Amino acid sequence: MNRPIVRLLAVAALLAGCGPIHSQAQQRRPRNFEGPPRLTEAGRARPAAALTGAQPCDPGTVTVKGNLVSVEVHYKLADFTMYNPDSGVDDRLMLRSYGGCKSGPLLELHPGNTLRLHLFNDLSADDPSCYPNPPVGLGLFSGVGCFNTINLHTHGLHVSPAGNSDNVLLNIAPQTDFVFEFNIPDDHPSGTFWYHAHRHGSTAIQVASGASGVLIVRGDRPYDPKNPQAPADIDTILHDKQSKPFTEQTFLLQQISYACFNNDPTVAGGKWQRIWTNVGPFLTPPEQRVVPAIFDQASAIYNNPPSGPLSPPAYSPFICPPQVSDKNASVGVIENFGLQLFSATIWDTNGRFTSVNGVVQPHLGADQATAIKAGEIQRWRFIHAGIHDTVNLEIVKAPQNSPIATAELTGNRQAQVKDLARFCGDVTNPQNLVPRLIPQFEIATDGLTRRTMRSINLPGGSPGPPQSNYLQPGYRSDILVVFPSEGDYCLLDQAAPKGMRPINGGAGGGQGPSAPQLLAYIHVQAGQTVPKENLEQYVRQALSDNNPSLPADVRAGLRQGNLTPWAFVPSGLNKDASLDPAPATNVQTANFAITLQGQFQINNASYDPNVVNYTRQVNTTDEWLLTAGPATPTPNNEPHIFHIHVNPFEVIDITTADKFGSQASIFNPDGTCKVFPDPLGIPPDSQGLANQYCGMWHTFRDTIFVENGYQIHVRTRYDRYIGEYVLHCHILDHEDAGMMANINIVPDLKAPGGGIGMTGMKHSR
Ligand SMILES: [Cu+2]
Repeated sequence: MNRPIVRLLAVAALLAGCGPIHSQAQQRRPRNFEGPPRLTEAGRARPAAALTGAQPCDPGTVTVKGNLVSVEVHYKLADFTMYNPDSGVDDRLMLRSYGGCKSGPLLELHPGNTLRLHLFNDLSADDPSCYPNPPVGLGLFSGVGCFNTINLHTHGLHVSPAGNSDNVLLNIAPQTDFVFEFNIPDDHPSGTFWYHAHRHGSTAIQVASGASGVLIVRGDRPYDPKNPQAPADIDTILHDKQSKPFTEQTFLLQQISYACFNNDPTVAGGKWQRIWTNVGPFLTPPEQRVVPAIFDQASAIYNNPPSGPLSPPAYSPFICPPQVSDKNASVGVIENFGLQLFSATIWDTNGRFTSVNGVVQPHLGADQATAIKAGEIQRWRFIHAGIHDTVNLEIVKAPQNSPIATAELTGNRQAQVKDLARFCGDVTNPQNLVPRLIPQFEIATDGLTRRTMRSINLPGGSPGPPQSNYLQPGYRSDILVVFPSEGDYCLLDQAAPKGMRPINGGAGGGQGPSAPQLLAYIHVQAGQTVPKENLEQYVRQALSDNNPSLPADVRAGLRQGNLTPWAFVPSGLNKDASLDPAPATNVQTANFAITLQGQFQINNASYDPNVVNYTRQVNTTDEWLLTAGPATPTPNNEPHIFHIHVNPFEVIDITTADKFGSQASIFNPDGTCKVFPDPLGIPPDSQGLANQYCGMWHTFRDTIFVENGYQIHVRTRYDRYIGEYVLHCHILDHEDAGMMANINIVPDLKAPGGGIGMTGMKHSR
């Protein structure tokens, strides 16, 4: 914080009645790690009412009959609490959510299943954000609104985009219900997927409220040496010597950006105009607001913002004042798009904490249900279900004398840094953490099994901090993890240095938050001690030893980290990348840019639901060239995140300009990342921005970060399904603001109408 803000804190304390800033670790409050909420078998007793809040978390019901999995979920206003380390209390929230839970129910499916999902939209039909002339106080951007209207996207599933399947062009109005039916083909890969609300205009508000859940496809297809190209599930080899599956943990990482508002009923313009921050209640931008007299002081701050590149409330943590200091204070909500979501830096500065399955800073290994032993291999599934910021995952061993076992981190993220260093080690200097960094052995990216197990524990290819597990919104990463010894560990969202946060000279974007954050505590019990440097070989050897029935050459491959027998490839491709067919010749482009006028565009156009931006033919393959930012950079330059529905893509290459202005690959010919500065002077990556692409060479994904100044070359096959679907930026407020495009897959590009319908057939009178 710079000095003017500190000066204004006195005003803040006066207005907010807030206490002193916490900076001392306090007695630990137990918050055990919990997995995602589970569906109840239909007909069984439902969960009892929660102790706090008006409604219980009731994730919904499931009925399984053969291949048909029927699920009922209610989308409703949820009344629950979430621990806030900044104030040290549980904040009461009122958010749109699945089943009144902090995250949606876990959906577990198998290839060949039909998921029949009956979604009830129980939200109020009186939705001011959906009025023809919505209140200006809501901070709605063009195209944004109808926060009570939903649909549902199965992110990463290879299913039909049409009809009542994965069709995000549907609008499920409040007080109605709809039955989705997803037919998961029997050759579908097993893996980690997720689902979330995706109705254009309300996607960001709803996902930021926690409207997301985990979807796991489990598979039991063993590798068949006689048919090596048939789909095989890595699930079949992830077990101990007695064939007991490795213990599994799922981490749905959410960025729930709630805030409390002053809703003075006498003020024109309706609710949700005045957001409480630690420097007072800020208002919807001046040209759109009505200034109440009691907020003159806050208005003065607004009109004379502290120096610096950011304007309020983009630099001010949100607070929830005690009701006694503001009788019109609301509980925590997400209702104002402009104030709560629409800033490149707002997640970093709003003071909220990334939660794990709805719990802030949970304690994994605290109870028998989540116990971990040293030397035990576990499978962890990470899902980035946030809407904004990179999560830069690191696992580090806590120092011997760490107070982690008894004490609690309090204060906002900035205030926690000092205590975090006592808990977890020298977090402000990631190089110093290297000796205690626990490697993550990545077996799947975006749910799809990799051809090789990737060890994430090495210094990156570029200058800068060691390589981390960089997760962008929408990404998944499945890892095998094994703890070398008994003790305490920290799951960190490591900070990124300024150069890796390129927006506004270090304020946002890029590869991590500005301050490190503790995501979870981990306690590991005594077991088999394994020297850290031996962990990789230990895991590889265990996979080989625990699967004695596999052919000798396949087991030898496992000892080298070779996962090719279980690797995902789309139909028509070989699991062995060296046998891939020649590159496709058709190149589609998608350039993500924010104009100087603040329009959010792909290829110079904001989303128009009535326009088909790409028409392609089913069962053909294209290359795509993805870029971010206009040819001439503007102050609005931001990186973006490409996501396309229905079919994953293969990362072919990532290039950037060399000193001669030509595009040069960041990869060596063997797929490893170049170490910069390259002796030939290419490419000049002094900031380490290329680090997050290390390990992506020829992987299959459905979501990828598009950094300014880089060209992302991917290849995709429009396999099996026809119909219209979307590609978009997975910074979801960008998507709502227009950074989305329609793609229509047709049977035959050369036929009339693409082969859909027969021209002249339809008449109406
Ligand atoms: Cu974007």
